[in-house]
Amino acid sequence: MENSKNLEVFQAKIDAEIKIEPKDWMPDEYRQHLIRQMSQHAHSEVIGMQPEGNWITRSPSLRARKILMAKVQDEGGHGLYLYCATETLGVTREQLIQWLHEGKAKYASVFNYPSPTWADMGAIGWLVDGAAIVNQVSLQRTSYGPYSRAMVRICKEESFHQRQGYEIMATLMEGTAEQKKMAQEAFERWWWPSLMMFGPHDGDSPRSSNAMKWKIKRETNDDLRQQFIDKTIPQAELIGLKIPDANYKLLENGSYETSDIDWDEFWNVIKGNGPCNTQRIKQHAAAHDNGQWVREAAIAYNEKKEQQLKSA
Ligand code: FAQ
Repeated sequence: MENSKNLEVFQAKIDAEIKIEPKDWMPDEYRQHLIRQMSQHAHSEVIGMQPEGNWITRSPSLRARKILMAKVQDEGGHGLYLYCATETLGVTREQLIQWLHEGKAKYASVFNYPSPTWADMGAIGWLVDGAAIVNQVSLQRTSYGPYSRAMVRICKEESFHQRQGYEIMATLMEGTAEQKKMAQEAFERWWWPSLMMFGPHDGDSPRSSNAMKWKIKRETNDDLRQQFIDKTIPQAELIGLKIPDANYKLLENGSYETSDIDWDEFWNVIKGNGPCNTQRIKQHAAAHDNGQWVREAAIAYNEKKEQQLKSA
């Protein structure tokens, strides 16, 4: 009886666009759904530092290096807000990291692809951050308060990232034949993985039904993917990049029709068989182990401060 009343109040709040806050009653399924999605989102931000971190020491100018360093640091910051927001649901950071290392938690499939040239920095910023923004602008209206507020800040930073990526691509497209080729090849490497970021087609997305009912997700995978395609194709054409899809066409309604994604590739990467899955987790686990002394030092410092405050 008590539970059904709680459930009624919970759904009424969702329907009235009132945010659910950490201390509010919520059904366990809602809590678990959020823990999964938010922690996977956090892991994606942090694992996403790897393909770009790879280029910090090899950036072509001091300006480019400063910008890339700031961007990679921002992604780490996004991971931190999202881990903190997830912790408000009663799960510890240690547990979340353990699930990642054990392969129980996913992260965005796109980060399992390599970044062999400087142009990949352009393609990642423009396309991967571009896709992330489309998804995250929608998530600003998600029903869980801490997630929604984290998204507002993250989106502001992601727009800088998207622009710095597009600037790199535009600069290369004004350069030598070799630079243009480099930009085109990076575009071809990241186009399809970026479209995959939005997840399976709506009919093949088992999580969507609850996510929409609880307003965790506000738009479906396919709707968000289409928004990204419609924004990005004109940007590519403006700087002279060729869309790596022989069948794409502009429809009368201003939207683009494209070929279907290679879903076998998508599921294969998600299962751990992408080009860089093993390397990404190994590097994360090593960095985590190497950082153990920092966590211990921070805890010891806090304990000492607390003791000093108590005895003052
Ligand atoms: N990769 O039923 P659905 C960024 C999984 S942030 C891996 O449709 P849902 C910033 C899905 O988890 C990018 N797995 O699931 C940056 C589920 O498996 P599970 C991250 C995927 O949750 C830029 C199963 O497939 N953004 O890039 C993917 O309703 C540059 C069935 O799927 C977010 O995480 C995928 N692409 O929809 C950083 C946004 N797609 O968990 C550095 C928040 C699906 O049941 C550099 N998340 N799966 O075992 C979301 O919006 C949703 O979770 C979706 C998936 C749309 C990703």
